[in-house]
Amino acid sequence: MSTQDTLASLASSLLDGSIKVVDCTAPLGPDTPLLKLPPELADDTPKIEIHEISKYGDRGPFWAWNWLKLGEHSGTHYDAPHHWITGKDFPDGSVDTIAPQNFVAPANVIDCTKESAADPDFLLTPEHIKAWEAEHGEIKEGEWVLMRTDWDQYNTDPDKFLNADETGPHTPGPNAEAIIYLMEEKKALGWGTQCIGTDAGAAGGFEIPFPAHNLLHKHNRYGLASLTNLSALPAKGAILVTAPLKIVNGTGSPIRALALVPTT
Ligand code: 23J
Ligand code: MN
Repeated sequence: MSTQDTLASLASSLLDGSIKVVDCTAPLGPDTPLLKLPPELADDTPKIEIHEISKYGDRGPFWAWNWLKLGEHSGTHYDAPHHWITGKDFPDGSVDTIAPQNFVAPANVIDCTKESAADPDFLLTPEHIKAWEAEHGEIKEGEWVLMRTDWDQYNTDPDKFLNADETGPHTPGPNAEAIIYLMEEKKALGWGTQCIGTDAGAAGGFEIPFPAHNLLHKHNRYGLASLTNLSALPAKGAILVTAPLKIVNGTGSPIRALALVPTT
């Protein structure tokens, strides 16, 4: 099939619904859960604010519009290499300089729902990933790897979403070796999760602090956080559209994450 035929086939499949568009995005507003870091370590991202400029009234008769106060790393969002010190020198490492070809890519969805429900500190390892590949097929260069935990079910309850106690947050994520495997051996495009960040809740205390951030961005690769609806995606076969806003020198951006999913 020619590439023109491929696109024509995609067009008709989108129109007849045999490829559906799944929204993998959480609502973005004042109630969106945000990352909390220990105050001695860092400032936090501010609460999201949506302010009315005008609404069909005296200040503009025919239109409504708002202005936002919004951290780059809020809600369902994209982490660019410049987010981390290990990726700071890549000339194409901010959201406005990343090649757009990277914003549309196949997704591998690793189901970790049982493990994460049994242990909120669950860490995905290279052994888990290799067992998943043996069952579903290899992860290929340039593809996303997404950790499905169904953590989006807690999105409306920030306490449950962050799951913190006196020892800190407890949410699942990858161990350092898993990210090393995905970057060095698989040459993956990046790593995405349904939790507040690409790293596990406890990752600030790991041997390499925040290994997903450290290692993804060191390889000029990308992260996705607070993804939703991964339960509607196949293990393989979906195409993920994840375009960050073109914020000048931006280290990340909220996205509307969309998955193209075959229904037949
Ligand atoms: C800064 C420091 C630690 C983390 C994060 C940001 C994120 O999760 C993020 O949004 O990139 S863990
Ligand atoms: Mn982020």
